[in-house]
Parts: sequence; C-alpha cells; structure tokens
Amino acid sequence: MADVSEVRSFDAYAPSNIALSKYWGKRDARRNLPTNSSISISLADWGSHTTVGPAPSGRDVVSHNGDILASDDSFARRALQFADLFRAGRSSDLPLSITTRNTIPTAAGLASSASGFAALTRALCGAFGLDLDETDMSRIARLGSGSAARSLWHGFVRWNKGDRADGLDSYGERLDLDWPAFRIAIVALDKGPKPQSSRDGMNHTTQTSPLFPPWPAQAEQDCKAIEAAIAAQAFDDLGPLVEANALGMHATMMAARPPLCYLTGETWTVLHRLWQARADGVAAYATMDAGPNVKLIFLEDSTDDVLTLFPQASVIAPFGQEFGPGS
Ligand code: 2P0
Repeated sequence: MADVSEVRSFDAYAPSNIALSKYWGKRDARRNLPTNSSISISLADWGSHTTVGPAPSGRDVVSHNGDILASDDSFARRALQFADLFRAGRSSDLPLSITTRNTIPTAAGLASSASGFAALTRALCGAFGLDLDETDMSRIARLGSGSAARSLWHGFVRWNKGDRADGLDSYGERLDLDWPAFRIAIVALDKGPKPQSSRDGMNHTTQTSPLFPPWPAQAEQDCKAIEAAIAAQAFDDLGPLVEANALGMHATMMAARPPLCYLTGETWTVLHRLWQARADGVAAYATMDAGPNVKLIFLEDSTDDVLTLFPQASVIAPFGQEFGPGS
C-alpha cells in the first residue's frame, strides 16, 4: 500500500461547453488529436464538480451524482484509467476516491465528458499537488476526452489542432472576447439512448464517409471565420456560419456507410420551426452535437422571441448570471 499522504483532498469545477465550430475527426485516436481546430462557448454554471482524495477504504471508489459506481462501470473505468496518468511513477496502487456531481439538468441531455474530464484534471492536479497552468491541464484533459480540452475556461475557447505528433501544441486557449449579450438556449428533445457514442461515431465517419476527406479543411476555414465574427461581435455573420458548420458535420455522418444520424424527426421539426421564424425576423441559429437536442444561439434582445417559439428551452447567459441551471 502506498503512503496515501501523497494525496490530499481537492475540489474542482469545470463548465460544460458547446462547440460553435465542431471537432469531428482525429488525426491520432490515442491522444485525441483533432483533424481541425474548434471553438466553443462554455456553459457558465452548467458543469461538473469533482473531488479527488485518498480512499479511506484502501480501494478506489468512484461516485457519480451520489451513487457509488460498480468497478466495471464504464464511467468508473474511464475515470480511474485517467487517474492512472497521475499515479504512474508513484504507486499504481495509491487508492483514490473520485466524487463527481453534474449541475447540468439531466433533462438537458448534454454529454458531460467535457466538463467531467476537465474537472477531474483540475481535481487530480490539486490532489497530487501539481502546479500546472490551464494550458498544461488542457493538454491532459484532452487525453480523457477531446472536447474537455476546451472546458478549462469560461467564455469562448479555441482548441488549436496542433501539428506535432506528440500533441504538445494541441490545447485549448481562452479567447479574450467577452460578449455579454450572447445567449444559448438548450431545446431538449428525445432522451433515448444514442445510436453510437460520439467516439465511435467519429471514428466510423472518418473511416467510411466519402464526405469526410474534404471536411477538415472546411472546418478549419469555418473555425477562423467564426473566431473573426466573434471578435467583431458580428452576430449576423456568426449565426449562419455556426449553423452551416453543424449541418456540414452531420452531413459527413449521414454519408458514412452504414449511415449515422443523431438527428431525429423532432430535431428537424425544431429546425423547420426555427427557419420559419428566421424568415419572419427572429435572429437565432441552431447547432447540434452527437444527439437530437438543438442548441440555439442568439443575442439577449431575442430571448423573448426564442422562449415564445420554444417555451421548454433553458436559456444560459455565458457571461453573466441572469439565468441559472434549468431556468
Ligand atoms: C464537439 N463533439 O466539438 C463535437 C461535436 C460532438 C459533436 O466533441 O472521443 O466526447 O472523447 O475525444 O470529446 C464529442 O466528442 O470525443 C464532441 P472523444 P468527445 O463538441
């Protein structure tokens, strides 16, 4: 048994994030190195709280939202495998307690791997007394889940794809571009199981979709244009770029063989209602990830229009606290 005094208890928080310019495709699956850079917006107080400390029982314990997980649970296994990155070279039998709690309403149907691995990275660094900056933590969080590289900060974050084989130049970077009027709404739809995890879906798309080869160059171009639109606070440029980038990513999946489609009939109903409203002057745009839910982006003065269209939506103010989880 290792000397557990090497580890102290440490609490950390990381926000979830939504990509405005997507990550879909890896140049190195082991290190989660992406084929293109991506840009996200963090979801303020929607995220993960994680505590890491010594396990008093002498055995690893992982709990999630109040439940102690079985040792063969896939989340527990991934979390402990990740913790081994920190235990390596010390003692592989240093028993840890990992406690996570998500503040993302379950009904929102958002994946928590981004905030989960970012908070776990912060908590492990604190527990092991490692004085790393956010750039280093982002590189480490990326090894747990690619999108976690963007969850070390609030606000807009760019994950630089990097070119190095070792991935040292592939990390997140906070964009110093605050936009207080920027809003996100989550339109939660069907909560049934995903047809495929995003990890498997991404690999299947890169390996089989004839629409994938041209995608990384387009995505890189979108990423630059999206950053420029954010810098200029040009919402009329940003909205169409974000929506086109999301639909382009889904097109690569739908062309995979066999096809992969995370969007459902309900998703398309929401999109058509949105497009009709846009034709009537509502300035809101959609983005979708590896699931059927629709996320809308808009500016503060469109909030009433968006809530009239989609009364069930949850509105998040990423640069302020006007709206809390589930409001
Ligand atoms: C994104 N997604 O940019 C994209 C858009 C889903 C659709 O990042 O294999 O869970 O752990 O690196 O980070 C989801 O992929 O995948 C994701 P891994 P991850 O947000």
